[in-house]
Amino acid sequence: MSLTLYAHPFAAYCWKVLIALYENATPFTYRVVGDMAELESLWPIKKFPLLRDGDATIVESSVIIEHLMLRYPGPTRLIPDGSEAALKVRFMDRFFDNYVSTPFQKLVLDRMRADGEHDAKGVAEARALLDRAYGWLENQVSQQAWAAGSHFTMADCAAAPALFYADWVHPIGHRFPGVCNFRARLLARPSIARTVEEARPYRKLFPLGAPDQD
Ligand SMILES: N[C@@H](CCC(=O)N[C@@H](CS)C(=O)NCC(=O)O)C(=O)O
Repeated sequence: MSLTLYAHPFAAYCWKVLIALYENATPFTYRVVGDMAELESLWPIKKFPLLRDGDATIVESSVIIEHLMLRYPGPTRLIPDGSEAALKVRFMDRFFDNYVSTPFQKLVLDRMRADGEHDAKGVAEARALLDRAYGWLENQVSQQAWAAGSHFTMADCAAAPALFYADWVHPIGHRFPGVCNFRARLLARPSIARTVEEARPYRKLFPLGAPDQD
């Protein structure tokens, strides 16, 4: 096995893959993204995480996790056997990426725009989407331990960074106690606690200012 992960410790989508690697103690070389030219030579879209497995390049966090499960499975089965259960995991993974991570990133990226370039309507829509996502999730995670049921899966790898950062920019507060408790369960998981700790030195980079929590 010769795995190299191009990632950054503070980047939400990189957390998804790091958590998957740590869950199964999968050995890999960590290349912290700094030189965008090298990344661009491998993937012109210039997004990370990016995994090199020997000569193969694999991109998109969910696809990287699927690749790891196919080639290097471990004790934590992040994609369950059985198509119905796997579909639920993939659905919840999409839910967290599309309806929690995308709107929280909209809030962060808008803060980084210059004066006169802010998108007030887009920001309001992102906040409304986060409220709808929290509201829908409340019922789901109040009845089960993990995002897709009773086992920790890829959906939880997606949920952890999504809810970690979303709460920073659009607090879950006391409105959604089930979501708050789920977020706390995620942060207590050793693979996730390790990922949070590795990112701690970079908190000063957070454009909206990291809150005094977590
Ligand atoms: N859909 C992609 C999203 C990747 C993504 O947006 N990565 C961010 C870091 S979390 C990134 O590459 N940002 C750099 C940029 O957009 O220039 C995935 O799941 O891997």
